[in-house]
Amino acid sequence: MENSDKALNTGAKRVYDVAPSEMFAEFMKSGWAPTPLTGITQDEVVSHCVRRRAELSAAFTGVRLVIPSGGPKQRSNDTDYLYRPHTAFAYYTGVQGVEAHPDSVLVMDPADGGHTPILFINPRSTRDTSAFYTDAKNGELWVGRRFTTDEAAQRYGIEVREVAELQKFLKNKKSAALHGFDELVDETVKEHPRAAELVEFVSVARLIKDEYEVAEMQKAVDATHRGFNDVIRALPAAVATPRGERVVEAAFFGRARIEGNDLGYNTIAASGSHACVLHWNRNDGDVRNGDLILLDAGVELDSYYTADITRTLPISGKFTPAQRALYMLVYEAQKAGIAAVKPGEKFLSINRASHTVLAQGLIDMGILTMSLDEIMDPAVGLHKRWTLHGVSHMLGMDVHDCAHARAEQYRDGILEVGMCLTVEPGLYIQPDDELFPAEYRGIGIRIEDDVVVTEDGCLNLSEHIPHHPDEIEAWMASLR
Ligand SMILES: [Mn+2]
Repeated sequence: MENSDKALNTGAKRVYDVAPSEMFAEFMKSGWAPTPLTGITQDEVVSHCVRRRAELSAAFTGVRLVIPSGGPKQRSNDTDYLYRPHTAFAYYTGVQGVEAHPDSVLVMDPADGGHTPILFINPRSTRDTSAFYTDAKNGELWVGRRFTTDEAAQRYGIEVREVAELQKFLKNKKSAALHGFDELVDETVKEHPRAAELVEFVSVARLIKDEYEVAEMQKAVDATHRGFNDVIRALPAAVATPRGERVVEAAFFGRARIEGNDLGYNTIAASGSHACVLHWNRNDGDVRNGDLILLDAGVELDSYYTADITRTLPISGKFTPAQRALYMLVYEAQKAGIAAVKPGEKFLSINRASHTVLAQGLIDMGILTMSLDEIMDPAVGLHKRWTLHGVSHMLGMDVHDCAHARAEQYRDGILEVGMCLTVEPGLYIQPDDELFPAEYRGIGIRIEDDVVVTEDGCLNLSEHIPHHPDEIEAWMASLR
């Protein structure tokens, strides 16, 4: 369906697109009961947003900051993808889940001693306008009731204005903005030299998670655990159904939508040798007893904190000896990686600890014949043939969180208390890899947990999701 205003503008002619007659327009104005929203409360996150904005303000004294939520992403014609706001916008406003709408913008306007935050939104289209029935993007009869500016101000604890005022507000003023997410902002803002710095700052701001954030991460991990339980229960159906990987994907997606906002990223449901394709999200393969299935999936909560968990499960419920042998090598590599997570340690030490175990295992199996020191020389690194990816990344409101931090703060940086990251070594033996005995070919294994750096090491948020082969077999048996 097209809305009538758009139809008028484009001259599109469809029987259901006729412009409203004057009589109809008048008719639509009357006969509506008032529907005030009462009991609007503030989510816990709002108090954290006050502190987050104070930190942002202190770093950009006198600079107008523009943080858009981003526009809709078109799928085809007039259908869009499910909306998800820019992470920085959510982080600084507290707008969450279904309350997020396209084209909202947070402006931090310089004021005495700091900034005044102003949230610009497409508010409720009230019954005294025609928008409530003509505007298919924001109208209440098309997309549901939204907050009025007053209601949003109560909900988020800041000044709220209509986004229709934004262009005039920003015109001819220099502002540091996050660019590439909102056409109006990109067209209107007069570029400020500190815009690039803003991109980095809002990413780095999330490197250290506070107690609230760690609690959200735990909730995301716990919901993901339940999603993995759902997948195990669905495995018999996956085996019985062509393209059974889709049964697995769908089982997890159900949990993500029921308990959370969405998936934190596209699920990898990789059965058999598909596990050797690192970003296998075609998920169109059959699921066969006797194979392993690698499931890499995470629930994103309404607060947008996401888990990122991988387990590799025997579809029949029991590992074969070859599967178990390779699995145990990855298991030990992961234990070594987790043991390396502590404050003051280098971020890259996690990678090195896991890879050292994997390389030694490959030597012990007779696959690699050089010494461990030779293999681990960055100029050599032959073990990477079977483990191409890094072992760790930051995790939070984005699955690859803090991606705009500088190398010295992240990749080449030092671990600090409150950092939240994954530990996820893997071993992938391609089906045509003649360097491995035949019984190992086509096996791909990854074990991924989400940990938080603590004073004396780390807390594994996903410790309760079984890791050891014996625990996995017991877990699967308990759900059958
Ligand atoms: Mn990951």
